[in-house]
Amino acid sequence: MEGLPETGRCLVMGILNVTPDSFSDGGVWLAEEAAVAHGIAMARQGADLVDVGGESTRPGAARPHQDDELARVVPVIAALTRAGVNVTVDTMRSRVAREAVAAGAVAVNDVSGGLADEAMLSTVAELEVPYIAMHWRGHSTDMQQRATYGDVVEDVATELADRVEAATRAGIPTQRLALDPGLGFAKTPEHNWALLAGMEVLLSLGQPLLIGASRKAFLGALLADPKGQPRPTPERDDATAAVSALAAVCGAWCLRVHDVRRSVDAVSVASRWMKETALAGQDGGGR
Ligand code: PMM
Repeated sequence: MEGLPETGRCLVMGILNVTPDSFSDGGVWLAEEAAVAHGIAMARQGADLVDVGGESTRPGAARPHQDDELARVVPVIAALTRAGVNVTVDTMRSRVAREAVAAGAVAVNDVSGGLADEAMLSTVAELEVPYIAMHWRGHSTDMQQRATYGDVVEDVATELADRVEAATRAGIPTQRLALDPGLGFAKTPEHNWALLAGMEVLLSLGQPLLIGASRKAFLGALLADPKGQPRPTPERDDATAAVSALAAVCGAWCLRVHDVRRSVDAVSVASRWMKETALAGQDGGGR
C-alpha cells in the first residue's frame, strides 16, 4: 500500500498495547521503557510495522480519557520512530491520530473504521497517511450484543464497502486504504471462522486486507481442554501462526500478531509455497 514498506510478501504487524487492561498483554508494556524495548525487539524479529495502542478494546472495556491515551502512546511512538521502527497507531480518536503522526507514526489503524469519531476520516485524508478501517458495530462495552447477522460474510463486506465509500468521500485515496473484518468485534467464534473462510469475498472489495486473529477467544475455544476450559492466551501463539500461514496463502496483506517471530516464519513458508505453486503453473504442472 502506498506509503508503507514494500516486501513482496504479506506484512507482519507486531502488537504493542500500552494499556493496563488489554486481554492478552494488558499492563505488561505500560512502562514507557519496557514498551519501547518490546517494540524494538519485535522489529528485530521481523515485524514490518509495530502497532501502538493506548485503548483496550477487549469486550466490556471502559474507554480511557483522551489525555491518558495520548500520554501512553505519543512518547512510545516518538522513541520507536527515533529507533528506526515503522510505527502505526491503533486509535479511534482523530486527535490521537494527528499527534501520533506528528510523532512519527506512518499509518492509522482505526478499529471503528471512522465511525467512533466523525473527524477521523477527514483528519487522515489531511495527514496523507495510509488508513486501516476495521469492521465495527460499536464500543466494547456492549459490542457482543451487536453480533447479529444474516450472512456474516455478506453483511461485513457490505458494511466495509460503506466504509470505503465514506473514506474516499472524505478524501482518502483507495491506494492508501486497507480493510479488516474485525475478528472478535461483535462476532461469535462461528462468525470469525466464517469470515476467515470467506476472505475471497472480502478481497473482492479490491482493498488490501488485514487479519487480526492473534490469541483471540475463538482460538482459545478451538483449543479448549476436554473440560471445555479455553486455552490460556499466551498458549494460543501456534494456532495464531497457523492462521497467519493460511491467511497469507489466501491473499491477506498484513497480519496483526503478538508473537512476531512465529508469524514471520509462517509467512515465509506461505510465500515460498505460493512461489513454487506459481512456478509449477508456468511449467504447465510438469515439474
Ligand atoms: N484487534 C484488537 C485491537 N486492534 N486492530 C485491527 N486492525 N484489527 C484487529 O483485529 C484488532 C485491532 C484487539 O486485540 P489486542 O487487544 O490483542 O490488541
